[in-house]
Amino acid sequence: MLSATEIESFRDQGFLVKRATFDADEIARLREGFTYIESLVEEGGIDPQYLSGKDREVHIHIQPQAGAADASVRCLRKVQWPSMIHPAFEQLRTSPKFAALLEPLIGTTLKQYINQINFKMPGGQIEFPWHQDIRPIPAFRAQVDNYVQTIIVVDEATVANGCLYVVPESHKLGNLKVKRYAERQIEDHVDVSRAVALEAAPGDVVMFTSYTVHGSKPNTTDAPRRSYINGFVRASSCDVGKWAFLEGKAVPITSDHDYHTIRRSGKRPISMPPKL
Ligand SMILES: O=C(O)CCC(=O)C(=O)O
Repeated sequence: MLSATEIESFRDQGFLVKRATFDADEIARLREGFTYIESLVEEGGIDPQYLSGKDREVHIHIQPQAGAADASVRCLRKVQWPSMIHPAFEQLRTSPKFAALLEPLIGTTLKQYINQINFKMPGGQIEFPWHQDIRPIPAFRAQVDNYVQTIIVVDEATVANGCLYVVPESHKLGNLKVKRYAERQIEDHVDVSRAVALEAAPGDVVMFTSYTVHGSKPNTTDAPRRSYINGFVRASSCDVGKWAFLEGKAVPITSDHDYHTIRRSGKRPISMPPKL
């Protein structure tokens, strides 16, 4: 799926937007998954262990709304391992399109370190200060060449709704060893005025290395901006993570935990998180 020029551009610039990778039906299916999780949170009753993420893969992050007068107003920010909650996420995570997209960059036998959905809901004031996605060392080896972060655009991403910005060629600076999301640390090393806005349409896939400096601003529109992140690594370069593809064949997600009990039909003790 990637041309020689695109591969060269990814290696040289540290990022690439692969347009129209997933079609309208696939994005509609993903939106069903988002809607399901949004309704879970809105209706409450989620077992608190999934809100803390302690000892669990699934972590539903709900945070107070920045700047809101009412401290009980909460925003859904992100969910880790949504593939364990709704099959739409699993379907796209293991899509042959991902296997084809990644093969020329990191091969056909891949693990996965990140499976996450991000929500930038209207009024949520959610932003991501400049950062790199450095993966743990020494578990990850030569990660700039062996790890690819991918973001499937679910809602059109624009400057107004807080699309991703990346700093071209910043991956060449290596691991900047600054604390993730710490304000004004990356700026000491990188000329962030060179950043480019990656406006993108639903179905596009934004790809970048774990060293590529990136960040985003709040959504200032009245519509959501949602995205689906999967981080893949060449299996031989990494000692952690879950399997994604074995010689190009999808490996279904596995866990020691049963996440069916997170669902509203589950008879779990009810602890209501504040309404959104
Ligand atoms: O999608 C975005 O706005 C940024 C996401 C990001 O950088 C992150 O989740 O660390």
